[in-house]
Amino acid sequence: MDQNDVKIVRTTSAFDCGGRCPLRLHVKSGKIVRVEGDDTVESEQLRACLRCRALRKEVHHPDRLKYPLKRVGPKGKGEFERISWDEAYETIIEKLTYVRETYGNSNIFFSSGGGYLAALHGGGVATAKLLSLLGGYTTNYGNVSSEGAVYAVMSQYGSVMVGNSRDDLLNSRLIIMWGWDPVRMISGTNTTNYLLRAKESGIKIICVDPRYHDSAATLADQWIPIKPGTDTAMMVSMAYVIIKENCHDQAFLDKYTIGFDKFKDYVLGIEDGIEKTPAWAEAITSVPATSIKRLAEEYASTKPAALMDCQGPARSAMGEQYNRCAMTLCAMTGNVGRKGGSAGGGLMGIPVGHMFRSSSFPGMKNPVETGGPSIRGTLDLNLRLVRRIHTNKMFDAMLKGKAGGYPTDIKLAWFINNNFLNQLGNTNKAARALSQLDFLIVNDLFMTPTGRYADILLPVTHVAERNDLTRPWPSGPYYTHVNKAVEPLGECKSDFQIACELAERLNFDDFNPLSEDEWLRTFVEKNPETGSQIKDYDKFREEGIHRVKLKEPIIAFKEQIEDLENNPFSTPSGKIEIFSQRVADLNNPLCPPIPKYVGSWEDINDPLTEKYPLQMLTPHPKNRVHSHLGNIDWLKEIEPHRAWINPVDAEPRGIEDGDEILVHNDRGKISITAWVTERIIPGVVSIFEGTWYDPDEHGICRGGCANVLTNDKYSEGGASTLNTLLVEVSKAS
Ligand SMILES: Nc1nc2c(c(=O)[nH]1)N[C@H]1C(S)=C(S)[C@@H](COP(=O)(O)OP(=O)(O)OC[C@H]3O[C@@H](n4cnc5c(=O)[nH]c(N)nc54)[C@H](O)[C@@H]3O)O[C@H]1N2
Ligand SMILES: Nc1nc2c(c(=O)[nH]1)N[C@H]1C(S)=C(S)[C@@H](COP(=O)(O)OP(=O)(O)OC[C@H]3O[C@@H](n4cnc5c(=O)[nH]c(N)nc54)[C@H](O)[C@@H]3O)O[C@H]1N2
Ligand SMILES: [Mo]
Repeated sequence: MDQNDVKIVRTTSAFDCGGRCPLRLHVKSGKIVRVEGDDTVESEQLRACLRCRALRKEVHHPDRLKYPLKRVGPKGKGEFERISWDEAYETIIEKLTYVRETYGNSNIFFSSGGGYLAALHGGGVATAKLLSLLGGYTTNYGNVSSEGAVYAVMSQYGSVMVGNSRDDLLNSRLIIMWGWDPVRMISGTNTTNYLLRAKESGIKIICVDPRYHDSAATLADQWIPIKPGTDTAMMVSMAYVIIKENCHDQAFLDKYTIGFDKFKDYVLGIEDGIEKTPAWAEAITSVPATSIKRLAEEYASTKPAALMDCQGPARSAMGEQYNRCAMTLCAMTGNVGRKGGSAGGGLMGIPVGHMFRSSSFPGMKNPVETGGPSIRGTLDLNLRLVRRIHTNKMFDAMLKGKAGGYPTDIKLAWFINNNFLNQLGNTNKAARALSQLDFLIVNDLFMTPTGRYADILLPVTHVAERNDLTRPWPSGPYYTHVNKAVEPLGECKSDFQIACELAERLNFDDFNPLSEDEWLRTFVEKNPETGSQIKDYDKFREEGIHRVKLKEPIIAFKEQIEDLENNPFSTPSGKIEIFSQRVADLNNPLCPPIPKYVGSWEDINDPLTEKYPLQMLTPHPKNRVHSHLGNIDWLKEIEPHRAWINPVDAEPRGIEDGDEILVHNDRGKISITAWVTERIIPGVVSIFEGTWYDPDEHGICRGGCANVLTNDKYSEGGASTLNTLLVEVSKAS
């Protein structure tokens, strides 16, 4: 290849993994021919992982949608015909008008997702604004990722900024990775690097997880396997050990928290007559009492120690209690607001780099919701119940409507940036719902399983075909600039552009007053945070990254701990609320005001275990971002799609490693290859979420889509319960 013809474009990804990898795309004759990562020598490198390295395979994928399409065959069959943008826009306006005039605005449902996380072109805000100008729409509440954690931190700290910057991990003396596997799910591009350095410098790392995952295998000194959904019981009994041995930091609890006494009464059994001893927890969790006692003692006596609870275990029934209990342990050991410690709470975010999103295309109030209370008090359940539909219930709502207690009868739905048929609980039900829906619009790069049910399918541009601004979540600290490397494929447009062109046709003047360049400059320069950080926008754009130099690590709640009087916590009491009166006021036994272990449906004690004796987990995949990238051959080769199953469960079922098996429950059946491995605790199977739904004529999903088996319930605090399910496994005949 003649190197002279190659142009190198510095850019970044916008994936929902939250990592933001500086990339160098080598472009020749309008094609990306090579992808390279960060080449900085002055600062720490932010090394790209397998997904970004396969980016060009997605940009130039033969299945990319190139033109607007309309459905001509039965829903779900994927039979479409090319139409013009004019026809697509006219049809959309006609259908929106029909539904508004015949039924009302609330019968229009709109939902965005995590497909593209950047400030401008993602179009979630622009499409929402368009629909608001048309009189409004119904949408969903409850972040599918982390609503359990959000509920937990809002009730206990009153803030979602609960993370320390990753460099602070090196100040720890003990790191407990609880349901956290960043080697696979990233948690910020450089997180694994810091953990490796922590390990090399002798900091002890312990993993608590039903799976001996990649992080445990590469980083941990110890793996503690635990039954899914029982973490809170283990944490409560750790609190028991710490209290009994008088190792808790009473001075810290007195000064910074309220309600510890009530929690203590529960733990010691004064409240309910059950002492939450390690033996009590062993029976529930299957973690030996001696291991629980040892971990409690180690955690309480090693200062500082970082208890890193993540969100996976909280994406379950009663999952909120796990994050609340972790935060309580952090307070009991005085690790909140301290270097090398942690505040817990699952979200791990730091307040740098979050401003792009909030400053994006200004939206407007949705008339359908006007007059309702705000959603982000999360504890304020009013709006959720009255006007919105829980994320994991949107398909149930489509089927049942008002008669089923939902706020509206959905007639038309518009999905952008998501593949929700595949990604929310109970995919077979979702397929039934979309089969009977009047009209569906989907914007995507590909004809996804959701897109197959669309009436109009709109082709969008790829991140490599745009300019935009992104930021990493949950760590950083840096900002990234997306730079266009290649021209848009076919007739693709960004979601933002689509909303703007529809607005123009509807004569919404000044819907988009600025050019792309003006928007991006405005987002950076007019924003107080980025404006003070990024002095030279052009340099930032050219380099694709602006790194923030921290003088010292960011520590969540440092100000509160150093000077509580002048910096109270954002809770009603101004303190960490181990007991929350706001939660008590909900008067809901499934939202206890102190963290508690409470059993749930489809858990180990459910009578349903007789029929479906195995618990199932659905973690996020290494080689995809959910379903996104699920069609890239290179990435499929990296890790075959398999169900993890312990030999103890495989043998009595006659299943050998590599066998084709069926995993099933009352919601559906999938076929998948078995991986018989001791890397998973007995009694549990694990299947990574996100492979594409592909039902055969018998209704068996040949794509091995995990959500065929998950349920579409939610926990009372708002968590989608995608990790709470029972299944049976049999050898395929
Ligand atoms: N069983 C189970 N299910 C889960 C989870 C789990 O743990 N277990 N996790 C859940 C979580 S945390 C999340 S966040 C959700 C994610 O669920 P979704 O938000 O549905 O995520 P993806 O499957 O990545 O789908 C994103 C889609 O956006 C498309 N896309 C990419 N760029 C663009 C663009 O610029 N415009 C448009 N219009 N589309 C674009 C991609 O092609 C892809 O089809 O999944 C949830 N589902
Ligand atoms: N490569 C890749 N990275 C991603 C994503 C992706 O799809 N692919 N998705 C991104 C998104 S949107 C999100 S929200 C985050 C999600 O990040 P997480 O929520 O942290 O990810 P999960 O994989 O669901 O779960 C993490 C771990 O929890 C464990 N776990 C599940 N249930 C239990 C339990 O009951 N107890 C215990 N102790 N452990 C349990 C699982 O075995 C897994 O190892 O990941 C992000 N990163
Ligand atoms: Mo997520």
